[in-house]
Amino acid sequence: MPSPAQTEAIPSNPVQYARQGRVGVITVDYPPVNAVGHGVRSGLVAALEAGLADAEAEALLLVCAGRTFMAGADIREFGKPSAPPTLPEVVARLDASTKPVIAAIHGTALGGGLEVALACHLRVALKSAKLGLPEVKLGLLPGAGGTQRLPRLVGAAKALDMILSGDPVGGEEALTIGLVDAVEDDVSPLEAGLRTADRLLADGRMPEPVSARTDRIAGTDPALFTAKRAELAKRQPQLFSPHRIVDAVEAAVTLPFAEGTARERELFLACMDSPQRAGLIHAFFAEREVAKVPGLPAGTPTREIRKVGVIGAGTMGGGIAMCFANAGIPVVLVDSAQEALDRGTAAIRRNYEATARKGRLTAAQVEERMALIRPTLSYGDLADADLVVEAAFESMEVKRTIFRTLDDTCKPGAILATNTSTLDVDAIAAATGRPQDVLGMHFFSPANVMRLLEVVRGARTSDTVLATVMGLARRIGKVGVAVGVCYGFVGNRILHQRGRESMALVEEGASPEQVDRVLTEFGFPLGHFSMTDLAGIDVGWRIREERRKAGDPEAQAPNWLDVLAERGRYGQKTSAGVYRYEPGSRTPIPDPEVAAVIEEDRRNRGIAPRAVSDEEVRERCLYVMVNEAAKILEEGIAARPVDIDAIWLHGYGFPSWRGGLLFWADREGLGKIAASVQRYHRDIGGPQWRPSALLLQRAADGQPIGC
Ligand code: T1G
Repeated sequence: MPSPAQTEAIPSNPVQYARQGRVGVITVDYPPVNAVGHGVRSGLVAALEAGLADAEAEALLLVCAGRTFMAGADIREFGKPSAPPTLPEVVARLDASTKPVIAAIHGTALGGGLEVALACHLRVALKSAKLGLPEVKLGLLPGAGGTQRLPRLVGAAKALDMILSGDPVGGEEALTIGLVDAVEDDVSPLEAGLRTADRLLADGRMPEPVSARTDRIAGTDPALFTAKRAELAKRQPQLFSPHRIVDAVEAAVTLPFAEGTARERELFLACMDSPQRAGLIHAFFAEREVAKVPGLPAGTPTREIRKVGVIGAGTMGGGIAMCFANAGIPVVLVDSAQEALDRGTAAIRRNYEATARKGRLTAAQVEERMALIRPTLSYGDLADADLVVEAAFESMEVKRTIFRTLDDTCKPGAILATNTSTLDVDAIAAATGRPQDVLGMHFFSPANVMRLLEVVRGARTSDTVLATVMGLARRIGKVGVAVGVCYGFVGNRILHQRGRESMALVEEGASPEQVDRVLTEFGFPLGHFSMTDLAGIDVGWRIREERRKAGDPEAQAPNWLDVLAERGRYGQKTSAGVYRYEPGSRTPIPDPEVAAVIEEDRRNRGIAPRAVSDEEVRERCLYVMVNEAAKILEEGIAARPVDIDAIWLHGYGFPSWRGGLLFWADREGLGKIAASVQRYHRDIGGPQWRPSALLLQRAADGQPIGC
């Protein structure tokens, strides 16, 4: 048994040194994720010095307290002057250590945290650990030796895959590829580290530093980098850091370690200066910030959700049921017709089996999840549900009828949620005797894939119900964003304005493919019309028909999209919509029949088509979104700019390297946007171009509108 620890505490420091027998143990304790901030960097240097000075310490062991090994540099320090020692300096000290240093890894060893482990002489990981270099997701590259050491352990090809994807590997895979030297299970990281140290001391040899190893990089084919560059040029032409990553790993293979490290530093600093880094880090924190709802006290009591009901076995209802089953929550799936239930459960099974074919689920897991979803025709099976999500036809009459039935059927305290994408949640709540238990849970299609969940707070929704559903969002892997009640809430209300401008631009002379090209060049994964084809033209067509029937003054007259829908051209689901699609393909192909429908529509409207510039398309589609977002903030429908950013990042594919709609607007220039909005209001008119007072005020004051 090791002798009693002799603690040489390093005062007010998140890093402690204590010897256990012949091993000097360095422990990092900096909750919540042991981020390698200045205090940790200084502490690591001091603890290393203590260990090197400790004559009785023959080997050093680096472990972390809490739930994880170091999860990376402290992102909150980015953009600020970096106080010494820098992480590369810390890593260099470890590399040069005259005593062997072992890293014992648990939890998520990511980014700079893994780079610290890579500079150690040996690494042992728990089987459950995850090890990765996700810097690319922040617009960066590993800047503390990761691009130089990882190839020396796993080879350049595997290193490129890991660093370009940013995805972690598990403990066992890490052992297989050579990233770690041992894997332990069911022990503490300290115990795993001490076992490795015992083996090392018994062996008696000093391991070679990773920086000196060449066996895994010798003979790397230069064509690897040429191929990677060609792939990136095709797949991610707009992203800055991936191309620099290829340069850095290539340097690891072609230059001596010191020169390669210098090259990495140059490339890292270039990425750090890139606006894409600022955007991606804003997006990273936005996803976490929105979970904290202003005005909702931390610690608000929540209700336990053990069983969920879903009303409607259609595309949305099936996807929603999968969200809960994926989180291990039993689901009762209700529909009014057995045929609809059978169709819905068959679609769910098809989705799971497709995931299993990609290796992301086992056959057993498919059956486990299917078993969690119980189809039924009877509302009575919802009597003990803790939450029911209604995903029925988008009709106020249908929804109010369902909620009256739910109010009669469900137990007191059950939460009743509607998945409506546009209708008034308060009007739905008023159909029940429990409006305090009613809110909107607006999922985005496909519900089992899209991460965004708009949590629509009704006028009488209680804090407890809101807090419960916000916590449930995280539990089912969604980015929950609290929003208020209005037509389209936040995401679709902004999308509606972009859609209106896209339609107007086409009526005036642009083509659908021109509008879509401008939007995809901006960074959206799909243009407005290819997205319409994916979601289904019939969805919008039916909503517009509903608004026209209801005599809504804002309802639009039938347009060329309605003509396509009336011809049965619903989009991808019918292999023809705004574009045509070859069987089995999702590639949009312009269709002369659609061009003819658009020309006919222009003639009917008395519009002589004109050439529309890409710049006008870009301004009108994006600035109308910013203007609408500013109105949403004015009205309090979204509490903060970051909520709107997160909604468009996670619900509509706003390019994350631009940070978010309002984060981008500040960098585009509010003055320019405000002036254009006023010009379009003068030249085009319409409520969408009525300038937001908040936008004008911030522009006039030279103040940002994002956060
Ligand atoms: N720095 C600062 N804070 C961080 C952080 C980090 N690296 N990672 C997480 N947090 C905060 C987070 O904001 C939240 O704070 C709390 O910790 C819990 O996080 C030189 C330059 C580790 C997998 O990219 O992926 O190293 O909201 O809610 O879901 O090459 O956090 O509670 O106040 O996400 O359990 C590389 C990013 C940095 C890892 C845990 N590292 N973090 O997930 O908890 S760049 C990363 C994550 C770098 C070097 C380069 C996840 C997690 P709050 P959480 P989680």
